[in-house]
Amino acid sequence: MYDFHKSVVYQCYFKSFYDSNGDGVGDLRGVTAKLDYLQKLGVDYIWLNPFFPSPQRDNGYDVADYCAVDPRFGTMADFEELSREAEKRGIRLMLDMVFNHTSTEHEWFQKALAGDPDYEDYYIWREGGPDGTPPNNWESKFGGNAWQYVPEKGNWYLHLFDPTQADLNWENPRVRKELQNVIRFWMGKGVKGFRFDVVNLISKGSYESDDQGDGRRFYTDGPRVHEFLHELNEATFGTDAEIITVGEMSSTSMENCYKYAGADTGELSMVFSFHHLKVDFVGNEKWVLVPFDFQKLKNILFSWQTGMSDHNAWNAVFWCNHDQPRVVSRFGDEGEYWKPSAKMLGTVIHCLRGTPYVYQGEEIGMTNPGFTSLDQYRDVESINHFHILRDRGLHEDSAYDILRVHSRDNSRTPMQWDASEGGGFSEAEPWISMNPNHKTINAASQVDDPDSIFAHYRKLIALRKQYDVIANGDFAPLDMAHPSVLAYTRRTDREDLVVINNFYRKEADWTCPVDLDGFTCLLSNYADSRAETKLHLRPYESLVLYRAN
Ligand code: TEU
Repeated sequence: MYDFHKSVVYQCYFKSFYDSNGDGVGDLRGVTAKLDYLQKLGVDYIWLNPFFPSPQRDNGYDVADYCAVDPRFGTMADFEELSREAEKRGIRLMLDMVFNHTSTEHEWFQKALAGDPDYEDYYIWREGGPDGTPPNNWESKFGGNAWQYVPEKGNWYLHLFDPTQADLNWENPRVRKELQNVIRFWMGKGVKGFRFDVVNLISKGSYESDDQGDGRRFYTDGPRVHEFLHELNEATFGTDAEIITVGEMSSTSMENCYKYAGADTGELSMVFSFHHLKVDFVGNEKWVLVPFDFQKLKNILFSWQTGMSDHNAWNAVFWCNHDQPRVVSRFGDEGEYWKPSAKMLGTVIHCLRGTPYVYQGEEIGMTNPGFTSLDQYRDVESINHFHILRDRGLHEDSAYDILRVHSRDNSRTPMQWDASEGGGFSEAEPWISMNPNHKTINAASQVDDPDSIFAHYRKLIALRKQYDVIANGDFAPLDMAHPSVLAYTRRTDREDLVVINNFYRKEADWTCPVDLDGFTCLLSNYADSRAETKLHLRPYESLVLYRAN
């Protein structure tokens, strides 16, 4: 079996990674061109965001054909070349399967629209109210009601995301067979990893109006979701022990994740959950400005560590992806302590029990771009919510302040390769603006600097391979109640690890509850950190202490 406990996945939002053909948009050959960089970093997998033909209403999460390459991003031959070149460097590919919905431009939806009886039942159609109201009050994740009326059919279809992303009807066995064929197609091309987009939303329960919320309780972790995943596993990737899978679980519960990602449950290898990233929300509302709640962050992160471990289930561990703001802007410091805080945040994640995911640019400490006008934004969710906030009466400046903190576009600006005019991303005007700080924050200045954030991530990735305790040790929290220190232990019969992080710029005196006799410092973000029980932690100081028993 492939040892995904020791692996690290690099997420390549290739549209913003490297533009090989000078059209301002990153592409598959652009990923191939940068494989040496990724090999140097030491990652095992590259998760590629969707590159399938798509109208790009939601940057490829609106798929019009699951078994082809969008010509904007390359050809099937380019994909095969990328796959071969990656393999030469010991790197495998993980593809993004968007199976909750298709684009309305997908052939299946077009046939359903045309009234083809074989395809109508591929999607979820319901009648509305007599007064022209939608079938229920569920809200789309991108704002507004989740149903779209089609006058020619006199009927509504469900879209939990954009109206051009129609939800598939997984109750229909033919739909499930089609999706199995998609996995088999890519397995046939040697693909060894799959990420399943919002896969805990595929089984809808009852279509009632929700008098308590936006409807998510009726379709999240729905009644047949485990059965569906089990079936997909058995019919496809479960036949190849080399394949790893990760499910993106929206608003999920830990109890369900024990099954989704259990070692013996026959569903997926691991899960992304997001509760630890809602600590700067108010409830489920992300379009607000509140400071992050550190205690909550620790509680959630640590309870998932222990809960999943107690149930022999596996986490994907991460701060960043293409839907999240940059972590150094969010929980670290963009100014004086940019470097130590970025390193500290990397350490927190990479020493946890779970498979770490690095999102492109995180390894060089990229920050939010600070966009100031709506025409700089590309993301449908951000643009919709700007208007929703304005309609609620919020002043324009306040709406921008919120977008600057929470927009998904914060992570989608082009990769900062060097200090040149275009940042080394493209010769042309990029599809989304480059962060002007690429003059100082860029890969070229970091790859050969032993003190850089890049070098720190490289060490973290290497340590996971070198020390079994990092990949497989038991987890236990330390000093849960401390207001600024995030610390934990990892343990096997033969090794001990203590990970200590000052999460703030304020210095902190801290006494380690573990006897540190015999420990050495494996990694730190200050040159002179030592394994001492009584610590005076400097701004964002982070230490990884180790002892072989
Ligand atoms: O994301 C799912 C998802 O839940 C987020 O889009 C979430 O709704 C948003 O960040 C909340 O503010 C996945 C993909 O990662 C995302 O890019 C897609 O837009 C979405 O699914 C639809 O396919």
